[in-house]
Amino acid sequence: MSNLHPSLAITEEVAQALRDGTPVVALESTIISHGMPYPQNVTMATEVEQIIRDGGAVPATIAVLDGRPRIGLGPDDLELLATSPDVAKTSVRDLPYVIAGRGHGATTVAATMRLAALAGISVFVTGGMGGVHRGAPLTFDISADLTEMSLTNVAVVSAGAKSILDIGLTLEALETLSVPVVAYRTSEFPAFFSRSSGHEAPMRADTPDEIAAFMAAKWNLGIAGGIAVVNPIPAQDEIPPNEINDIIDRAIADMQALGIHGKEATPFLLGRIVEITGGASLTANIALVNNNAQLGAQVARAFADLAA
Ligand code: PSU
Ligand code: MN
Repeated sequence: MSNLHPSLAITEEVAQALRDGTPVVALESTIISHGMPYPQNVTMATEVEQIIRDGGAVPATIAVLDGRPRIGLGPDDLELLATSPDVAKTSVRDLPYVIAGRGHGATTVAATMRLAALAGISVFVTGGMGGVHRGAPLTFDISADLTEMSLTNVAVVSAGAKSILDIGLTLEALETLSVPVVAYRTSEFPAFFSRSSGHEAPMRADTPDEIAAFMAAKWNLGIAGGIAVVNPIPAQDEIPPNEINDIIDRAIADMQALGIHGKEATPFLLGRIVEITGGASLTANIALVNNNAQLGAQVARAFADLAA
C-alpha cells in the first residue's frame, strides 16, 4: 500500500499509475453492496474492472474497509462488499462516522468522487447518478451526489438518471449548481434503462477527446466541480420507457406504503425494480455499466494524453 495521501490506502498498482500518468478510472461500491443482488454484484464489479483494463486504464474501486478509505480493491474485498450485511451505505457526510468507527462503508457517487479526487483520479465510472427524487418539493429528498458534483473535480460517467428521480428537476438542480451535463453521442438526456427521457441534454460530445478537452477547459479556469458525462444504454439492452415507468411507479408506491425514506429510498427502489422485472432490469443495469466502463477508459486515456 502506498500513501500518496496520508489518510488513503492506495494499492501499489494504482499509486504507480498515478505517479506515471497512466490513466486511472475510479469505481464506486454502493452499487455493489446496495445496488444489486449477490452474486451478480460481485460478477459485475469484477467484469467492470476487466473492461477498464482492456480499455488501457487501471481500475480503482473505492470503499472504506475497517475504517480505512481504500483506493483499489482485491477480489476478497469485492466479495466482502458484495455479501456482508455490515457494510454501511456511505455518502460524504457518513465518511467520518464510518472511518472513526472503524467500519466498512460502500461509497456512493458523492463519497467516491471525494475520495477519488483526494487520490488524484479525475475520471469515475458508475451506473446511475443520484438526483432530485420525485416528490422532492415535499420530501426535500435530493441526493448529495448533486452537491458533490458542484464541489469536486471529477468527471462522472453514468447512464443518466432513472425515473425513480424527477429528471426535469435533476437537470434544473444541476444547472443551478453549475454542473455541466454532457451527453455522449446524443442530444437527449438518457434515462438509465432507456436511451430517451424526453429531456434535451444541455451539452453534447461525440468523442472522448472532446470530453477530455472539456474537462481541461473547466479545470484550467479554476472552476471547481465535476462534469456529468451521460452515456445512453446501448439500444439492444434498453427497456422501453413506458414499460419501465409503470414498474417504477409500482416500486415508488410500495416504498411509500412501507414508509421507507432517507438513505434507504434508493436501495429499496433498485431492489424492488429487480424483483418486479424478474431480473430484466438487472441485465440492463449490468449492460449499461459495462458500456460506461468502455467510455470511461477512453476518456481517462484522452485526458492523460492531454497532460503528457
Ligand atoms: N442509482 C443507480 N444505482 C445505484 C445508485 C444510484 O441506478 O447504485 C447509488 C449510487 O451509489 C448513488 C446512490 O450515489 O445510489 C445515491 O443514493 P441517494 O439517492 O440516497 O443519494
Ligand atoms: Mn436521498
